[in-house]
Amino acid sequence: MKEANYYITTPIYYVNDQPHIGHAYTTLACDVLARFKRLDGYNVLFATGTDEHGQKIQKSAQLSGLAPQDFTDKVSETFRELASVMNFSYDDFIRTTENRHVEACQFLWKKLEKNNQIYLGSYSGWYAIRDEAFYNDNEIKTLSNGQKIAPTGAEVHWVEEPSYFFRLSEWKDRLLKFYDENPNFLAPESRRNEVISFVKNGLQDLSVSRTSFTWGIQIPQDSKHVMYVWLDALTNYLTVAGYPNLSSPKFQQFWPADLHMVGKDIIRFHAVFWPAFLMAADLLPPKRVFAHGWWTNEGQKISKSLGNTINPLDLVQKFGVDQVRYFLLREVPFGQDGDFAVKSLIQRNNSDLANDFGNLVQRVSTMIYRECSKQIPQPETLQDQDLLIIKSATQLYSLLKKEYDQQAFHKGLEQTWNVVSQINRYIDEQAPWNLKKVNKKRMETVLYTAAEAIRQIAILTQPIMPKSCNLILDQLGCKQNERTFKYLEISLKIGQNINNPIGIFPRI
Ligand code: ME8
Repeated sequence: MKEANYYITTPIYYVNDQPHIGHAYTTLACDVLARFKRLDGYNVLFATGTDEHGQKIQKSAQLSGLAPQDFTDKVSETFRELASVMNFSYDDFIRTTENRHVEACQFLWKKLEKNNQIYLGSYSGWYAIRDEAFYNDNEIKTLSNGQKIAPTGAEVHWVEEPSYFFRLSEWKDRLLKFYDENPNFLAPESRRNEVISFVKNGLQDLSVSRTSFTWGIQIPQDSKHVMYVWLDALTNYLTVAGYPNLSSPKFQQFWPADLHMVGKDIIRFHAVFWPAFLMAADLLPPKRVFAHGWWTNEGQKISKSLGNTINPLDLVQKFGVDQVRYFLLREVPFGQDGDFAVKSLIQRNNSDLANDFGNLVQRVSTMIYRECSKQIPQPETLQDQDLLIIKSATQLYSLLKKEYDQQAFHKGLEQTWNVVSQINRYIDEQAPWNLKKVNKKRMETVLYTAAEAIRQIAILTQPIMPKSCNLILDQLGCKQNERTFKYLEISLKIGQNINNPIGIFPRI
């Protein structure tokens, strides 16, 4: 049987800025999917990294007084630190200043030239360094102080320089056909419609090289030009898969990528330019691009200049890594914008984690520890109400698979917590603390049933809260190598010793 492979990527982040909650959010979503797929038996390649070339980075390096390479070395490290603190399980961390990437970009360039997709011309028009993007005249607004800005609010400057162009204008019909034939390529639906109408309006050839600065990848055979930073950056997804070694097992396994996760700000680059570049180089476009929404901070846009960026490292230190992970994916329907408020994080933690899940785990494991000689009890024949509880937990697997394949984390978590509530109600109704005196065998059956459902939920929720779920599984004496989805149906071992229960989700 062919092995199931799954290649998922985050955007590679600019090193002009320290990592903040927005970066953590995108990588978290990918981490959850990567972990879920691994537990489900897939061979996963999960890549993240840093985008280190271009005018914006050159400018930031100058401002910091460091040479660009030293500057990027330093800031890139802070993104690795973020990954470690947030417990991200990436397989590859790519930096665009690495040799493997320079080779991939130059190879792709030559291929595009060979396919007659690139020609030399000269560019004159607006450029926003903040967005590293070109804008048309009709997109530019002039503020009362005379400053010109792009629709994103970024300041633009007039640029005139020799430039190579990519024949993007020729790709309109093929892109539209591609979107039509691949309805799952782009989500959510509203973004898909936006992109389709943008392409329908017509595409212009795209300037893909710059001559007014040097911090970039050199164009083969023309050392005056460096590659446009977005062509360089997007190519990282190929580099990670082993490009240009097309016949390597890695490339065969992992290209095309299964999912590029991005924020809504960079959808045009991923859903228009990128598939056009790839098709123009005789490569397959990715299977899917998902553009999630934007976080604001207590109602305000998050920005360095407003000084209101949220540092995920502080949040983790204060509230705990799994608490932050859970909150970010539970609070806001994935795909929509969301507002970050510490109050909501505390509320979610106290209600969903401490009260609902934490309390359930605590009371079941404490009773087993105290009343069943610290061992998973032997149940009697399960009654319908017991079977119903176990069935609800077991059914979560296919429900979660479906929701996570649509990147609907909030729905997956909602369904999981419905089952948590169902088990809590079952415990309340069965009242094992009363059964203890009148029907010990029944008490043991109820505790067994609840513990078995908790085991399954903990296995399934590992991708969201790896540390806490593993503590729960430790507590139930579940073996390390029996925590993948394959083991969902192999129930708790009767007589297995359990550990002295500790509180896993404290109230904040
Ligand atoms: O665009 N809310 O890098 P970047 C949610 N280098 N997500 C946010 C966010 C917020 N407030 N702020 C940032 C680049 N993000 C390019 C990408 S890929 C080939 C090159 C997340 O450092 C979101 O994923 O500006 C967004 O798309 C990304 O960070 C932008 O990161």
